[in-house]
Amino acid sequence: MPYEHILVTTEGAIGIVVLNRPKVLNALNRALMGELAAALEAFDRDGAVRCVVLTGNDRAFAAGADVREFAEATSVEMARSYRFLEWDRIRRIGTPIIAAVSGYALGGGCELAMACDIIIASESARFGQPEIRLGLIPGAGGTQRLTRALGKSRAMELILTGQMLSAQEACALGLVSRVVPVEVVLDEAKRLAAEVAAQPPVAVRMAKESVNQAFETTLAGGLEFERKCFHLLFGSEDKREGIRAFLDKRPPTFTGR
Ligand code: CO8
Repeated sequence: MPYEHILVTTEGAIGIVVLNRPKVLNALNRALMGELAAALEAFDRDGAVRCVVLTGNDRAFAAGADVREFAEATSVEMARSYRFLEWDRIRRIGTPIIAAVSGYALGGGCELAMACDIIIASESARFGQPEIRLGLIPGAGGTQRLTRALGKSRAMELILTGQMLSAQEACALGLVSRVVPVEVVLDEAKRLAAEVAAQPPVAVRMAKESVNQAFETTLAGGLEFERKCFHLLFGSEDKREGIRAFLDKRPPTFTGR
């Protein structure tokens, strides 16, 4: 499918999506979000793609929702436009998604990075939820995901002031996994994606789902969910192969069955 606002490629088992509206710092307009959801769903259905990398450019991962689309919108128009449908579709993707973030990840851009499973930041990355300065609040999960990631006090500080976090601060606070130089951030994300892609895919998807349950449910409910997934994996060929290969002292060959 031809896309206008994103670039989509594959490298082996890795799907790569580049947000591509550089003139407006990759502002996330509705059309881009539709393309992004469609591209991620296509990767998710493609058994050959085992991990996805989502990135922007050196200046911006994404500077937020496209505020031009908000300028004249009323509450009713916003509610009736179901603008979060694409975000909900992205939340349901089972394939792990790694965000490689350089430059601005603000507002919806920060929320999009947080909707991914792992964030690798470059030294130039800046994270923030500046919506308050527009008379708004985060709308695509920022008040929830940032608070879970940073704790109440720090999240509140950022959301109430619109201040940004540097990459190093974001790393110290656990929002991102690691910080690397700008010129290697995409390679680092691809290297990590290749490592994830080499693992047995059914177990990878269940691990992702299970970790995400930690944000959705009680500890007892999450433990129950984890246990069900754990038991289910005993029916997979990859589990048999993984353990047999370990005992035979040879590398495993996973088939995704
Ligand atoms: N939307 C539209 N255009 C944008 C956006 C944006 N979010 N951010 C930057 N641009 C445009 C600028 O208008 C400018 O365009 P032009 O050259 O035509 O004037 C171009 O990108 C370059 O930007 P600047 O000249 O401002 O670049 P600076 O380096 O001076 O500043 C900043 C960079 C600090 C990132 C600045 O651009 C900025 O503050 N941007 C807005 C950040 C922001 O407020 N983001 C939050 C938006 S609201 C939101 O995300 C709500 C999410 C809700 C979820 C979505 C549900 C639908």
